[in-house]
Amino acid sequence: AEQKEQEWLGTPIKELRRMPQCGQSLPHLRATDNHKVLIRTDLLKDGQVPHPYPSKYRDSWDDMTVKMPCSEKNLFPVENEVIVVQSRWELIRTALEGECKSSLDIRDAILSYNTVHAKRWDFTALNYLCTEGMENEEVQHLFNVTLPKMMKLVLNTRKICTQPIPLLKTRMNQSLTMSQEQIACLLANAFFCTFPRRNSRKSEYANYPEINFYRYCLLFSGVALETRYIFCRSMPTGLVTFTRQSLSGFPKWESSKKQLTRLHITCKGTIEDEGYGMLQVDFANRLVGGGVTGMGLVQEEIRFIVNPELMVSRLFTEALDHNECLIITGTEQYSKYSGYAESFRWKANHKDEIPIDGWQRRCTEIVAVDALKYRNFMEQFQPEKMIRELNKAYCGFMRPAVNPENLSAVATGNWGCGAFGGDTRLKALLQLMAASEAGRDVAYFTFGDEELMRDVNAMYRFLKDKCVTVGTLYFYLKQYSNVVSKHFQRPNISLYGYIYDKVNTNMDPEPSPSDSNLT
Ligand code: AR6
Repeated sequence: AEQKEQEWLGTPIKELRRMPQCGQSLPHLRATDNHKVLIRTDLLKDGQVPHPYPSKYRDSWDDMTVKMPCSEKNLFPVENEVIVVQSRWELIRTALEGECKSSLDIRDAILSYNTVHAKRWDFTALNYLCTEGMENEEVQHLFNVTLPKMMKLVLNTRKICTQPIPLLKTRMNQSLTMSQEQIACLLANAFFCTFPRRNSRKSEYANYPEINFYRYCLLFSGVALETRYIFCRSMPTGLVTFTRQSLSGFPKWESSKKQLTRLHITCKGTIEDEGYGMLQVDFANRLVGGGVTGMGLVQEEIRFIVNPELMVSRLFTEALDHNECLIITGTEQYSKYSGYAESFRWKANHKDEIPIDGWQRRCTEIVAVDALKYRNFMEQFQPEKMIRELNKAYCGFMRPAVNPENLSAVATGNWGCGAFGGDTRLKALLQLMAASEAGRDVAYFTFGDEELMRDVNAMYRFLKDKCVTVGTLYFYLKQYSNVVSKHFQRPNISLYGYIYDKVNTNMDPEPSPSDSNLT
């Protein structure tokens, strides 16, 4: 009877490492060539809104930095008899200095500096939300308190975001640290759709996610509007770091001698709640945030909505390549939710109690890694696809400059196995292998799937008992791939069935038997 009640298996979760306890003490925060810091580090003080650095707005308009709405180069042509150019920032200021008393005012403001989109952008959902979709009290608060704050933040962009924001482009290993106030300012700009060149993906930003929220107008539930909770409190005083990690070397999976690290696996709980203090995996799109400003509402989009500071990464993060990930440290959770996908509901405000690190960041580290999307089930067993996923996960988990002793466990789950159609049993092994190679334990959340919990745990126990290394396991995966490669549909031999069979018949795949004798 007890067996039936089993909610978790493997190593007890309290034995896995979490931040801040497991971390090394941070060096003094300072800007370097590959770490831009947008605030005064010398004036950083606990509980105070950080000072922007430099103190005076520095303009830039090039292909290495974000084109800002408040730039003097943000011009647009006004066609009368002759073509003259006009400052778009002036128009934005005029629009947002006015009053916003209804959703129609929001629309008029936004369209006053986005005139060419007037026909295409649909504000029906926003109108509905502000008339019937919300309680009267909520609407009052939105128009009397929240929106005026957001408009003020936009008007103060030149005072708050004084330093050009570097684009985190492909092949760059670059970090960017900014204050929550700066992020709030940028998100207020996104809400009012002020970012230039960002209203069509055909432009120079074709390889970047959407940042302007013009699609929130289309969304019936108005979900993107939930980001407003970031503006509802007094200004938060922390910092957030965004790091693009682009690895040039990867393990030789075939010859890896690494033993599997520890596994905690559970069908209860979520990455974000029970995985606090661990490296939390974002089941990402190569354009980070996926459909968050549009229609999507699964793991990644939900995370971006409840931790809205994640959203600003869409402003400067170019599409992730196969060898890349984005690491975000310090975002705050503002909302509680219930449900998932169609049943997702915003539930309540959330007070984030996660401790703060030496750089005034919440000890919440999230890594965006994008799995491959599979249309055909068998495709994922091709060796080059497995290698791709191993390398991607490894990139997400591996920290070249940190001793593994100081790294937290990885909190993950069915990565790539929902919208992207992957196989949970294969992906669980691939993630375990990548984590083992990076020297980190794994907390795996099966999201309610008890059978998966038992299957993966049994396979894991079996592999540990037989001292199967990462390299040997990779060898079996490749053999399986070979056996099933003729199939277009699911083969009648399962991956785990095959592995049990092969390891038991003791076909030693490696010429040297020495490491399989280890105990
Ligand atoms: N904690 C643990 N597991 C979860 C959680 C959670 N909070 N939420 C969902 N799961 P999916 P993908 C499980 O489909 O396949 C987005 O649009 C649940 O079993 O979000 O990698 C991105 O932007 C779910 O079925 O990830 C990409 O475009 C499974 O994780 C695309 O979806 C997979 O969640 C990525 O799709």
